[in-house]
Amino acid sequence: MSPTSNGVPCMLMRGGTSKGAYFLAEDLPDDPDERDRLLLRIMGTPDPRQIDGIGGAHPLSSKVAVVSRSPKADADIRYLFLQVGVEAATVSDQQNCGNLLAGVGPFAVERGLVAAGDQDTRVRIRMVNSDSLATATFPTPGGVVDYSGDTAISGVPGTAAAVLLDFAGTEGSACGSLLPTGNVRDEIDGIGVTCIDNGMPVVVAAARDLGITGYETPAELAADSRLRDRIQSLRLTAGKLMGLGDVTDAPVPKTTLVAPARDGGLISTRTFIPLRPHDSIGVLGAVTVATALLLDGAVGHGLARFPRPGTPLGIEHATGRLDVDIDLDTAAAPPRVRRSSLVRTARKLFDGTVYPRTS
Ligand code: NQM
Repeated sequence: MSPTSNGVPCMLMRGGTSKGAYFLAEDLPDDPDERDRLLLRIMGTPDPRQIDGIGGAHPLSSKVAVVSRSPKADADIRYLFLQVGVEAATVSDQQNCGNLLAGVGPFAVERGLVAAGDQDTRVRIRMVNSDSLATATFPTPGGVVDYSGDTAISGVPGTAAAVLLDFAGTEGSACGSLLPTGNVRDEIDGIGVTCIDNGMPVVVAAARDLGITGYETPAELAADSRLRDRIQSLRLTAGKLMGLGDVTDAPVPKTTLVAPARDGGLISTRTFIPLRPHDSIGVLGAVTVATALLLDGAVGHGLARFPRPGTPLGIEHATGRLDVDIDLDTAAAPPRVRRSSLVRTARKLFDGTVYPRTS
């Protein structure tokens, strides 16, 4: 496909609990500044309603995936994730998105970048943001992507086909190392925190240390301006300690507040992206939090209820639970992540041409 006079080929997909616009890299300008300016106009940013664009007026639906063939043999395709601001005219490549990732393999098959298998297709995806590798496996009966299935994920109504995601090399995705401060635990503003990055830079703190139970609804959390100020203060200091610099306007680090699980999982969480409460939790955010909890001495380790070995780790959140598998070598110093995996679903919502605002 090639761009029409002023339109750009685009597929709108739900990936996990997020939604975004998927593009072939060749359909967007090569120059990153020009590309970002175009994406702002496509999404309708800056505007809290994104009324003149296809963004969904929320960070979880103001996302972009840029996909291309991999020039290297270790992957089939490359996936660049871009978080497009809603109110602010920002486009950031500072973080990954494991939710949008769920749609990337199917998109690559739909666009002919990858040949589909007869039953399932396995696509090796280079996640450009963090230079790490993900493998997505999803059904393609008869060589066609089948989005329908019986897999349910918390936060998405109904069921769809499972997309199995397997990660390697996610440690230090944005910060360069799993424990970027050099410590399993630090103290910021008088409370214990674990600053960690296994695919997503996250500050983990105990909910009770911030004066909440950790079981509040996202709306209750959003209404708590004192909590918001405390989280911003925590992440501004943590950002510097994690080597991210001034994170005032950056999407990372996220903050996850933990409390004992109430539904048979490992832990209960409330996550802020970076200040707005998440209705659930991001994919790599959950992988990172689960990794933290496995570390002796980390904040939340003592609150966690560990399941039998070989059983997925249930990360409970405001609208359900996300199960992740982590293979961690805790005998190594510092601990080394061998791999992690989880199941998502994705769905093609719309395929066509998007017409960006011209001014
Ligand atoms: O952590 C939200 C989401 C995400 C990112 C965020 C994600 C991930 O729920 O891999 O998926 O943390 O901004 O899509």
